[in-house]
Amino acid sequence: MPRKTLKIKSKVEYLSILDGKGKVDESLDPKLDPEFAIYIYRLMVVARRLDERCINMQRQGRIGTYGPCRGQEAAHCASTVVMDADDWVIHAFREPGSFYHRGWPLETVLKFWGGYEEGCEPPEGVNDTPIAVPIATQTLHAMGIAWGMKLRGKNNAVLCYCGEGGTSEGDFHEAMNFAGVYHLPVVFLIQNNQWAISVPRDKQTASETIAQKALAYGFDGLQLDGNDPLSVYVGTKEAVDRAKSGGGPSLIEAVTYRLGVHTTADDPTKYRKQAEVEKWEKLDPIPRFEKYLIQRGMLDKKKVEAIEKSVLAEVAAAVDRYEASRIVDPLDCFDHLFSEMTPELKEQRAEFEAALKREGLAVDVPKNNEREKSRVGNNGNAAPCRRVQAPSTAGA
Ligand SMILES: Cc1ncc(C[n+]2csc(CCOP(=O)(O)OP(=O)(O)O)c2C)c(N)n1
Ligand SMILES: [Mg+2]
Repeated sequence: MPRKTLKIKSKVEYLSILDGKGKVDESLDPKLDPEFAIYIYRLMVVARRLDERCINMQRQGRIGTYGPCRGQEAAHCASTVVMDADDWVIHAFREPGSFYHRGWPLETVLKFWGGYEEGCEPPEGVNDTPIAVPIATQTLHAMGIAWGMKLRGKNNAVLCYCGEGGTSEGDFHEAMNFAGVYHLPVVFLIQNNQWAISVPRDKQTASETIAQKALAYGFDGLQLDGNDPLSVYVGTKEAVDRAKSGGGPSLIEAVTYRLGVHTTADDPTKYRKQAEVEKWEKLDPIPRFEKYLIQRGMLDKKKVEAIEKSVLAEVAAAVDRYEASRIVDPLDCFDHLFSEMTPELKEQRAEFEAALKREGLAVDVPKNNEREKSRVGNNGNAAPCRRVQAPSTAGA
């Protein structure tokens, strides 16, 4: 009868370990094994350098529209490393470091942004879904895969990336609802980068946090500093371990910032202030983690230079392999819509073919070229996969 505040079992927490000024909360520091800590650092550098290269390539017309992750490297690199090879990672579209870590050849990522369907093909044995541009649709796939795992009695988990804008989509709520009701082993990691194209976070939802949305679905939410790899690692690891031991789903809000353009088709100066960007530049996850690793004696200037050199070489080699497989027949665009071409399409194809010949633009795609080879045998021309499993960690 009385009027009172209800006690709700689920909770929302906040986590920050390495703050923006480089101060560490020693009681929360996972004390990562140095090799593993440097691995995460290098992964973030891979994401950053690939990102920069992709923007340049888009400007040169060598790939299509590209969605950069600059500023968000910690949120995806320090979380994907928690997953085992037989877990599943469900991607959105700003996680190049995760693709790399899970064993996708970098040129496959380039192929996606270059408009090739092969860019959606995971390497053999990699339990990932490709880039998902339709916002939040992947949350349902994540929930469904987790449901399948549970029905099969597997002790695995699913990690699903999504943007904060995606949490306004019906798909996200349906996925959260099913995950809660069926107590599924799935962790939704929301990269709250403050913007959904030109829509700011405060116009996206009246919720004080994204993390608290978990409460409505009967599980816990965690808001963490998404620019701190230590917080991201610890928060994700706890949630994934809990999911694997029957503790059900979690929602993580990684608070971060998109330092760059939404995509190369965007001009953020039209809707946000430079001062805001500068404020977040100071919280950039890469220099922050670099400083921490140097202070702890795990990294020095020479090692940083060596990492930079090897990453740039790896990205350059991937670009070369991508370019070698780039020969494409413009007529291909007619091939992938229907299993059988409609009469109208056949007519258009013939018309386009004649126009290409007339303009001297017809492409003679050599048989057995790199692109053809890459269609067969799952990226058969690709670099060998990297380790997909995180090395063991001390104290975490
Ligand atoms: C279903 C759907 N609606 C609209 C779009 C167009 N669109 C592309 S990105 C984007 C904003 C997404 O914002 P957020 O979820 O915060 O992710 P972010 O781009 O910030 O990583 C929109 C609306 C889309 N791709 N899919
Ligand atoms: Mg966003």
